Parts: sequence; structure tokens; C-alpha cells
Amino acid sequence: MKLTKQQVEEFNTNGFLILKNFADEQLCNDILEKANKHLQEKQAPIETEADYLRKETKDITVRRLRQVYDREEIFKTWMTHKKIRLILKQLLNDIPILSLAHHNSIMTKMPKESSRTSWHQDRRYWSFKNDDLISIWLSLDDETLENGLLEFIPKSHKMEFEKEQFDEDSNFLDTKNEELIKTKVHTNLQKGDIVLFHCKTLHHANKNETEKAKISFVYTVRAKRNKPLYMTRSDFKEITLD
Ligand SMILES: O=C(O)CCC(=O)C(=O)O
Repeated sequence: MKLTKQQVEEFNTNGFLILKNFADEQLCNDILEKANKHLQEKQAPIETEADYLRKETKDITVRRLRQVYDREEIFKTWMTHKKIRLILKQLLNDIPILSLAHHNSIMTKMPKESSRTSWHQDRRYWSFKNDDLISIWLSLDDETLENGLLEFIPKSHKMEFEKEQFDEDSNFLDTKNEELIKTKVHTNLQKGDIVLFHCKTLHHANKNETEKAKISFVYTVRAKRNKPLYMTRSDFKEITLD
């Protein structure tokens, strides 16, 4: 599958692109079945709500299953799927390389115990030569504002910001960015929809106010020319998606 010129333009202009009904229902169900098993067992490595909020607590609510590539064949199948390689190549204008260091995860929002994810750019976590990095978000079920759907600020990947607009954890501050945050957009997602977003596109997600866990898959690719910086945590195992 190839993107149209208009879709490529949309990604380049807004910093994200939604492709509805992209992944097969069966693939999503198979991923979900395995993800639920790992979540129930709280299989390490994980990120907990307490890790994210930097709180000391005995309560372990999983926020993210980390390092999922090597956990299950079906996870590998999705992360290396032929259907998406050409698309990523088009958007990066280069060979995509799957980084297993970052966003190699199943992301969850548990009912009640989940927290809001503040506005941020994913680039804050990573050390690469430049910003040619794209994340691929796969919805495994319905995602709405009520259960913590991602919202984006269009065109933010091309904006320059001052240090004061962020806190010490590189969260983009609600109080200092009110006008820009008003331009946020969202699209409800269903099982099989994907969102491709640039590593500088500002996004956030509210907590899950429903009774059911929201589970999604997210991974990141870089352009081949965009090398990780030597000896940083981004300098890690990678898979070429040629
Ligand atoms: O679902 C969420 O809480 C947002 C996750 C997110 O922003 C990320 O993985 O970068």
C-alpha cells in the first residue's frame, strides 16, 4: 500500500496522519489476547502509573508493557508488517529502521487508576542526530475522549518553543500555552485504525473515565540517515524494515 500525495502532504503539514481500518481485525484480536495475558501477569519490563507520576507507592497499575518486540511472534509480525513499510519509507524519504529502544510498547489506560498524559513531544525521550522519527499507534479497540484518546496539536512539529513553555520533565505546560492548546484536534479511533505521528508533534491523553481498559500498540521508526547518538539509550537494538 502507498499513500497518496495528499496524505503525504497532510502528514507533512499537520505532523500526524490517521489511516482508518488499516490492520485486520484478526491481527488486532490476536495482539489483544497476548497483551491481556502479559498485562494480567504484569510481566516485566513495565512502566507503572507511579513511575510516570514519579510517586512512591506499592500499588502497581501498569501503564505500559515495555520491550514487546521479543515477547510474542504476533507483536513482531505487527512491528515489521509489510503493509506499512512502503508508507513509512514514503514519509521518511528513506529506509525505515525500527528502534527497539523506544515506544516498543503496549500502552494502556486502566479504568479509574490511570492518569492523564501531559502534553509533550516524544523527542524528549530520545537521542538521535535529527527529528526524522515517526511513531505508529495502533488502536486495538474503540478510543474516545472518555477512555483517553490521543489529542494532537496540528503543525506543532514545525514550531519553535521557548524553554519556559515546558516544565523540568519536558511537559508542555497547560498554563503557559493556553492559546495553542485550544487548537488541539481529535478523531475517535476504532480497532485497526492507525495514527502516524512525528516525534515533535505535541500530543496528550486524558485519563480513562470508563470501566474498561484501553489498550493500544505503539512503536517508533527512524530514517536510516538519522543515526542514534553513540552510547545513549537510543543506541540500541534495531531492525531494518527494507
Ligand atoms: O496514551 C497515552 O497516555 C499517551 C501515550 C503517549 O503519549 C506516548 O506514548 O508518547
